[in-house]
Amino acid sequence: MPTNIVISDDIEVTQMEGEAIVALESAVIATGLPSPHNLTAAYRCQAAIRLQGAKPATIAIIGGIAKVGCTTEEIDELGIRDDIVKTNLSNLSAIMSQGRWGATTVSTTMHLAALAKISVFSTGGIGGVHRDAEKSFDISSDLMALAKYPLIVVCAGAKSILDLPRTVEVLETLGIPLIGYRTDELPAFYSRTSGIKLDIIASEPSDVARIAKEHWNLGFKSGLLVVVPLPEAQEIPAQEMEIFYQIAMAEAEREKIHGRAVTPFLLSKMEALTNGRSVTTNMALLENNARVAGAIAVALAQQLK
Ligand code: PSU
Ligand code: MN
Repeated sequence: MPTNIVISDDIEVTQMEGEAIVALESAVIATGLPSPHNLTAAYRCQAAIRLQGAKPATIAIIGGIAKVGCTTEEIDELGIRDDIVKTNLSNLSAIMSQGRWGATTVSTTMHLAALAKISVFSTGGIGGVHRDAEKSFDISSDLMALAKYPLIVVCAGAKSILDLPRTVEVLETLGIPLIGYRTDELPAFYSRTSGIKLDIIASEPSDVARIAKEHWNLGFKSGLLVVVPLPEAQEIPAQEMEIFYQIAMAEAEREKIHGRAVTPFLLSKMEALTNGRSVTTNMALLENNARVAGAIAVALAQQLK
């Protein structure tokens, strides 16, 4: 392992023993949720994973060092520092070489988790094809990462700030299995439904683990995407969100927001427009995904023994 990538002792030992680990990203802590909800969510996700019998490994760039398995002190700092850079595949090397702090998105978390040989990763929603992609060419590096790294990524689908049908098409082009966890419909993050039907459905964590094992046995080096609808009680119906998306996206255009700044901008607008309800919902689905990812990691570890 290169010296600027550090795996915590705890995660290294768990790895050697073949026990379950779930990677967690840090972009959601530093750029996805407002303080102090970001830290509440971060620790709730860790607790949910532990409750399933797996170990959480939060990943971030700590002063130029890529850390797999951040300490609570490091996580606390990720929650409050204002000099943390959102880090995807295109600026990871720059941020590290400059000795800065980086919040890892799905793409960079996958890269680092794969180096640490972790097989399961839990997040909120993945990035995808933006609605105006034919003009902006804005397609998240998360999709490229899913094609490159052998991890099961658990999420609540993707937000309708994205073009969901196009996102699904790109996933298919890249050969990434898209698995509905106890659903036959792609969830749309804040909402349980999107109208997009899925044809791979898993009813148990062990079903997901079996598909992943088969995928990797076939020699594929790519990831699998597991989509989990958020708990019904927390759902915000898609029609209700649509008007807010329109407002947020128009504002992003007016303010000429580009590149890595787009998603955090839209997220904070959604928070303001929904009076914070989007944040409560986001926290609930993060915890729910972590719980499911923990169970999948345990099932996978069992099947690999
Ligand atoms: N979706 C969310 N919250 C987030 C993100 C996505 O609901 O915080 C973050 C994730 O880290 C994801 C990244 O990988 O945004 C995608 O950013 P972009 O669209 O710039 O690729
Ligand atoms: Mn983008």
